[in-house]
Parts: sequence; structure tokens; C-alpha cells
Amino acid sequence: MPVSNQTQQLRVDDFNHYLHPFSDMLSINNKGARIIVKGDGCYIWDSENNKIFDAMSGLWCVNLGYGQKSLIDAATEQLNTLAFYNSFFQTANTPAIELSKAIASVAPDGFNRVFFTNSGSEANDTMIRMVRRYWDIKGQSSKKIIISRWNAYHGSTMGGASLSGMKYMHEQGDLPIPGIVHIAQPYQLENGLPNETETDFALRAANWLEEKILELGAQNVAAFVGEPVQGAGGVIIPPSGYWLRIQEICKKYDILLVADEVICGFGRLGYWFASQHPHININPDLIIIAKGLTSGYIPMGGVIVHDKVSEVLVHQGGDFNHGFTYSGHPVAANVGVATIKYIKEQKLLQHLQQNIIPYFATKFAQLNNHPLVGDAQSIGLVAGLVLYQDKQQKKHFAKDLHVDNICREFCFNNGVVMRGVGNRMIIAPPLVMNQTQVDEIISKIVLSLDNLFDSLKVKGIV
Ligand code: PXG
Repeated sequence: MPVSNQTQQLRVDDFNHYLHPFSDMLSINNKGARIIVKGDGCYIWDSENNKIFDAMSGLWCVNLGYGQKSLIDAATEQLNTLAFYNSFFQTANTPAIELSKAIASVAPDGFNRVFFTNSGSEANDTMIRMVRRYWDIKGQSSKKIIISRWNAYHGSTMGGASLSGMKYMHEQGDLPIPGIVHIAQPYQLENGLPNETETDFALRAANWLEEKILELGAQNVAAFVGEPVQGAGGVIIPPSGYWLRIQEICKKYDILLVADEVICGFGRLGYWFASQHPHININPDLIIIAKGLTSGYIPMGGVIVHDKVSEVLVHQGGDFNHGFTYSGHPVAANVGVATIKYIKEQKLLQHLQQNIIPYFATKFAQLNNHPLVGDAQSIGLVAGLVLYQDKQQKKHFAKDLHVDNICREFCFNNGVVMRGVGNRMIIAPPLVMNQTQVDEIISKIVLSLDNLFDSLKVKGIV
């Protein structure tokens, strides 16, 4: 269908001036970018006035949906009152203080202090500096190495990209930086042995951490970092028991445990933090946050620091020579305060646990009935499935067919945003959707899968 002149002009300007993140600009130019112009509740509209269900919540962040008035008011009021002031040189601002207190009120026990950043990447970079500083102060300055996992995503800065376990990121820019190493991910479909039980795999996968620590020497290891549920890697839900064993190993070797809850935090799994979810159930030492903290309305991230670490930094550390102009930005902080207030006042977590998550889980799992789909599974409101060329044999499509991109395109055209990651398709819908909207997403996904099946059949691929 021909697009409007306005869209055409925007696409030309887009290609000539705007370098997109994680994108091949030439391939965007060949097709023309989809330009999103409006959002309301769970829906977005593009410049051609197509209404689309945003089942990715922007980029795992617009948890409270678009146009949420209390968040908009919080930003507007703060812009009028005090648009900015820094938190350096013995100053502070009211919203940043209020937000850190509000976060402490919902965080697991023992988490009472927060360091603010502008993004999840900066939060992870902050974490690297903070844990190394912690061990320095404790007189154990050889403890420097951070262990992460392959196929993790922790950001795009030098530190964040190094912690991430994406080889295609490391290839650009000589990463990882020194002192960051990776172990394999707890993804049974890829790393499991034939006939291995989930429990056995959980133990074996967690023990890769112990093996790595022994190889490096515990006296050289500062921390282990992991997403409770891997997001950008394709919604990889760890096997039951994995995190418990990881925690044991960290304790045994005196290594800090960092939960990167940039995606999982602030209700995504039906709890304030994934660490509190029965399937994860850990007591980390630091929690990395961003995205849902402000529902994506204004950039903000942070590190929530357990007393075990923060008491050392505060009472023995003196200056921590680290921070950003916008650490504790008052407008972002005020939106964060409003986000937490909304979740509390609406009793959103109870509502999700009782009415939405179980319903969504059942409906999403029904996608397993589709001839192309296997391993459709969710936890909280993140979900992923595998596209199989031959479901019985668990045979994947050849990579160069880019079946995930074709599927994503059908989804877009049928009015739902779904992401492709290799052979996996994933969603993370807004926490404010209702059951009717769950049905809407699922039926649009089924239609798109049918379209995909038909198109592959015509080509003789299935
Ligand atoms: N940690 C996790 C677990 C993330 O998911 C970051 C850190 C970095 O946050 P910032 O705010 O610096 O982007 C993220 C970000 C994707 C995708 O393709 C995911 C993210 C970012 C961009 C793309 O799913 N997650």
C-alpha cells in the first residue's frame, strides 16, 4: 500500500539524519521505518494510523501503558517546580529523596539505599565500579572479576556490553573489557543433555559458576551478575533450582550476587522484584533497575544496594568517585515516585497474580497447539516460544531464512508487536492489560503464525 507523503518525508529525513540503535541503516532505508506517533493504554499508532497492540511495552518498559495521567502530571508538576538540580556538592532534591525511600519500602529486606543513573547500562557500569570499590575498602582488592553469562543482556556501554554475553556486540569494539568473564546460560533447550531432568540440568548449569570461580580463584572474583529471567536473550526462564544453587555458590566463595532486574523489576513477574518470585527466590546483594522504574516515561536507572554493601561504602568508604550529571534527576524521580504509588494504590501486583498472570499463562501455553510452535512458556508477563520447522524433531529453521523477522512483520500487520530473537518469538505486554486484551494478543499472534505457516508452505519450507 502506498504511504502518505508525510510518512515518506519522515522516512527520508530519518535515513539522512537519524542513526538508529542496533540497526542496519541500509536495510531500514530499503523498507522505510515504521514511525510511531501516538500511544494510549496498551496501544500505539503509526504514522499511517495503524493501531497496534504494544505487546512489548515499548521496549520492556511502558509497564503502566501510555497516557497514564498520574505519571504525566508528576513530570509536568516537577518541570514547573524544579526542572533540574544536581546531587553533587552536598545538595539533593526532594523527588530523588522520596524515590529512594519509596524504592526501599518495596525492595526486599535489607535494601535501603539507591544510586541513580539514567539507564540500565549506566546502572551496570555503576555496579562494576561499586563492587570493586567495596572489595577495595574491605582490603580484598584482588577481587575484581565479574562473572556473567553468554546470551545475557546488561547494556550497551563499555561495561554493559562487556557484561552482556552477545558475541556480535563483543566483536565490535574489542570487548569484553578486562576482568569480565562468561559462563554458559541455563537454557536447557540449547545446553541440556538428552534425557536430562530439569533438576539435574539446573544443578549442572549453576555449577558452571563454581567451576569458573575455582578456575579463576575466588580471591579474584568480585561478583556474579545475572538477569533472573533473561529478556533480550529470548525470554529464557531458568530451570527450577538454578538460582538457589547460584546463591549457595556465591555465599560459599564470598562473591557478591547481583540481580539485573532492569526488565524483571517493578511488577513484570507479578512481584516488586523477580528475586521475590517463588521460582527465583534469592537474596541478592545488589539489584540493577531501570525501565519499569519510570514506566519508560523518562529515562532512569539505578542500583539498589543491600545494607551489607552500602554500610561499608557509606561508613568506611569516604568519597565514591562516580556519578552522572543526571543522577537523581528530579523530573525522572518524580515519575518514579508516581509509578510506585500507582502500583501500590491500584493493588496492581495482587490483581496481576490473581486475575491476569494465570490467565495469560494458560492462553500463551495454548500456542503450543500451533504446528510451528513449541516450548511456549511464560513467567509473570514475559513469554517466549520457539518456532520449529519440524516440531516433533525439534528442528529449527535455517538462520538465513530470518523466520523470526517474517513472523514479526506478520504480527505488526495484524496489529500486535511481538519480537523475534533467532528462533524464538517473545512478548512482554503492559501490566495494565485486561483479560479481553490477553485474548486479543493471543488471537492476533495465532493469526500471524497461520500467515507465517501459509507463506512457508507456499515456498515449500514446511
Ligand atoms: N539490563 C537488562 C536486563 C536489560 O534488558 C539493560 C540492562 C540496559 O538498559 P538500558 O536502559 O541501558 O538500555 C537492559 C536493556 C532488546 C533490548 O532487544 C533490550 C534492552 C535494551 C535494548 C534492546 O530486547 N534491555
